[in-house]
Amino acid sequence: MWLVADPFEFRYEWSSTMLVIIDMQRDFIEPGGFGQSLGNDVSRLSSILPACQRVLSAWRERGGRIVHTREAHRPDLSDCPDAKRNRGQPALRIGDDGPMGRILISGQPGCEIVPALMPQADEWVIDKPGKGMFYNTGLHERLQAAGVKSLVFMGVTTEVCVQTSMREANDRGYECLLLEDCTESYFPEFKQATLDMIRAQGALVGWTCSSQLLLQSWDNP
Ligand code: C5J
Repeated sequence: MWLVADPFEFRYEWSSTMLVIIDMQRDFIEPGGFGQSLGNDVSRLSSILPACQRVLSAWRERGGRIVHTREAHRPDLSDCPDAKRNRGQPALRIGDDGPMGRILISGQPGCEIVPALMPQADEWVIDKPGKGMFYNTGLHERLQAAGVKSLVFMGVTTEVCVQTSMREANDRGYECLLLEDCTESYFPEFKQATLDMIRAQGALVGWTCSSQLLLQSWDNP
């Protein structure tokens, strides 16, 4: 299959492609979570939910494979370095009690994926202690065993966990496509810069396109 993308046509085989949804967690997207504790306007992030839902349900209907990631730490914080926990001056630090339970701790309500994109039983859910989805997760081995070669990305935030995961994936040999209207940042200029960086110099990190172009591509030979 192929689709019109930036900086040029993106080719992929449906059978070796997986949809990756990065960190669409309540802690980043809903008021009262980690994102807001850092002083961000979280409504920017929730604005992509309808487009993400459209792609997710179309992907499911077509029988595609899906992996959801969560930025999540163990309750004893043994996988959260002090350098990460103590950085900056957030109102709430990772592991602190917030309105949705302990911030970014596995099993806490705020750490869950938002209801609109709730994973189904046959979909993978990867808890990652870092920004990138390959650090300390075993995901590369699982993708290799499943014969995956191409990854279609959605999620938040564009310049942090999405970009880091795409760069890690690119280094491991995956073809990566980011859906422009299914990713968002607390900072619009960072989103734009990330899209530009990804597709610069002949798709240095990967490709970008709108979700509409992806869905239309399913009619291409
Ligand atoms: C951040 C993320 N921004 N999922 N995490 O800290 O991008």
